[in-house]
Amino acid sequence: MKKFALALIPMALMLTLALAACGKPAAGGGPNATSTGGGAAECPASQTINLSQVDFAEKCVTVSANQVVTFNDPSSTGGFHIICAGANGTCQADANAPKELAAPGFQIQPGEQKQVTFTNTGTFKLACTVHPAMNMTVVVK
Ligand SMILES: [Cu+2]
Repeated sequence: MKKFALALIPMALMLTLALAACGKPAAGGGPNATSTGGGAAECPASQTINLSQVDFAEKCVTVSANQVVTFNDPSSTGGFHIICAGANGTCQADANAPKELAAPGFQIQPGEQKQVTFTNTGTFKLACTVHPAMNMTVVVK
């Protein structure tokens, strides 16, 4: 029995070395290499931006250029909003933002949906002039 156990030791060592070799990351990182910094991870891909009574339900979404983004104001929780490119309740001119988001923004009532197409890539901050604390980011890739 003891002999058997001793024979296992070199096998275990070899196995450990083999696993260690496999565990080394490929140079340059694979296609699944994660980016450093927490920002990107917090922006899940979504073409729907839901609104609550006083806020964006999604604080950050990622979409592809020319994808249609739907702002959804459910009748159940809905408050009315005026959404534009900007921050903290103030619209800010952004030539790359969709024209629907130019000041004074678009109004959305409970039960309504509004479709907006982001044609330009970039990071867009959205605000609501009704609710100054209502801010979100749309990342267009
Ligand atoms: Cu609002």
